[in-house]
Amino acid sequence: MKIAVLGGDGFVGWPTSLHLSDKGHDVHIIDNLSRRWIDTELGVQSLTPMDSIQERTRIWHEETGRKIRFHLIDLARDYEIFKQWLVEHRPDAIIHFAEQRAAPYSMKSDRHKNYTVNNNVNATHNVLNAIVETGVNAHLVHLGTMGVYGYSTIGAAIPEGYLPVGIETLEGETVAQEILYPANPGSIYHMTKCLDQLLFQFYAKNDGLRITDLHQGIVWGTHTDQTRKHPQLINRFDYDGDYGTVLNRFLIQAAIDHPLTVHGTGGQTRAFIHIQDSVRCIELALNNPPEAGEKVKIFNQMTETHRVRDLAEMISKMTGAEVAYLPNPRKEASENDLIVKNEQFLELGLNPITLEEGLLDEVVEVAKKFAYRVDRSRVPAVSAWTKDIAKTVEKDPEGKRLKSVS
Ligand code: USQ
Repeated sequence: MKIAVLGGDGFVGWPTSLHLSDKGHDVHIIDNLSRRWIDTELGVQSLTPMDSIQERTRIWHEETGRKIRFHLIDLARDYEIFKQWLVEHRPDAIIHFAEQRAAPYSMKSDRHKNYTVNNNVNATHNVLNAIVETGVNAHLVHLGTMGVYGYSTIGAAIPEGYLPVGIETLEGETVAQEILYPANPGSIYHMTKCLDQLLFQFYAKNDGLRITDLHQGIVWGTHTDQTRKHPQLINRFDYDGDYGTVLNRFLIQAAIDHPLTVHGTGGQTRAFIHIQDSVRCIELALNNPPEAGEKVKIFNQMTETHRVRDLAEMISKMTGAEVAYLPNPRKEASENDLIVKNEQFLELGLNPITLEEGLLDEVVEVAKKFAYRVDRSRVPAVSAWTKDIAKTVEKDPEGKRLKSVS
């Protein structure tokens, strides 16, 4: 297949591009390199040293003989250029990762809120609009999030995207309907992914586009089979308070002797998936597209759930790291249960990698190797969800607030 990977320079986009290229697909990365610019804006860098996209693809070619082409396009702005690109290349599939993906970054200021909404919603709409306009018959696979469902305890399993409901008619009869599971975003970033769902629903219905939406949990780990092939193919790895995600952050914190930064009681339960499974799921989704005219196909792309404090305690036991319970900068339920259905990927043959020490050790090893690159002052999460929360969460770049509160 000829595959366009939008956002192919990012944390999941890069290993996905390598995986698909390895499988013999003709991979084209389209990216505006915004993630690299955000590193510059925030004054942080990936824990792992990352080469330019051109250099990465050159090394890939040297190692494997396979070519990945790179095209510098800003999907949120360069609509006409993207349309031209589609006409010229006519991909069989488009994988859409090209969105600002960090919840804390999206909540930093009004400017960051605007940027995240403008970038994410425009990019998604431009892609859909351009597919229709050019008549390219490409299957669109989008990287969505488990966060569209929200995190309230309801005592029921979260289905894969759709909820059967009964609606009472004026005559008092009950009619069966299937609706998108009620959207309940917890940040501006998650809100954009909820908006994406409506765009997909409309374009699948109105234009018969073939769309798959992957509701992914929190990704952990760093290596895949392909990123291991050469030191310069290494994946990016974020540890800072905005882009670092919880499990990877704890592993890095343990490696640099930093207390593990649990927000609140750590009673938040979340869905997780290893990066290697993430790229496998994307391949499975590519190989199983919906038919034109079918509703959007939604998968829950996660393999297990964990409570944040259990992860912290586990890593503490494994490494001896101290656990710090901190004021939570986010507005979120302090405790929640989470049961998620994920049968579709299992039925398609996914054999999940689950949390086990070997793999955790691997991440700690990577963290130790590059610990000299860590700026400890960037570890605390200081982006507060509301102005009131900001007052209670002291903004302290030197990490003075990193005192255990329980
Ligand atoms: N948390 C801590 N300590 C930390 C960092 C986070 O306790 O140092 C807590 C947060 O308060 C939250 C949970 O851990 O309750 C998860 O936070 P996260 O930063 O790991 O994940 P999140 O902000 O939800 O976003 C990440 C990705 C996003 C993806 C999402 C999947 O950045 O792109 O969509 O995970 S999900 O969480 O399932 O919505």
